[in-house]
Amino acid sequence: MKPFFPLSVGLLALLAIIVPIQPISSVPSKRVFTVEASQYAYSPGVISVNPGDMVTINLVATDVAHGMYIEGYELAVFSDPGQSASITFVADKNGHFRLRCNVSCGAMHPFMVGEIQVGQNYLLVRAFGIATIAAIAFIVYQHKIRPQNASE
Ligand SMILES: [Cu+2]
Repeated sequence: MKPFFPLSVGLLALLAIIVPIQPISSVPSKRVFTVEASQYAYSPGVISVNPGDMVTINLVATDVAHGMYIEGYELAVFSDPGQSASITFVADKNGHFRLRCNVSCGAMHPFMVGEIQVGQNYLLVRAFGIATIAAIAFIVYQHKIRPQNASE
């Protein structure tokens, strides 16, 4: 087999890793989320936004007082029992950031966490690209070697 084939497959796989991916929706928009906080979880537990979005989180404490601290953004909001409090910010940092309760709300308080995802999961997209290239390469490789093996 000529070295061209494995080389081109390797090149394609490399491209899948280094090619910059543009966000599908790059127009920043206003996003409002109502997050219920109760012992010892947020609902929803994961919030996904696009980079540049103006994000408002309405935190509603349904049982006891809860808070929310957004790591990476260094922002905090606090809600009294049965009340809601809101926080608004621009999601100008890409990545996954942990949300955690910053009010001692009970025994399991340290485990009250959530997550805000800013931007797409590009790692997953790239992994899918490489997997697709590998699958196609495998099929092409099978087609190329079969006739040779049959004649031997
Ligand atoms: Cu807490």
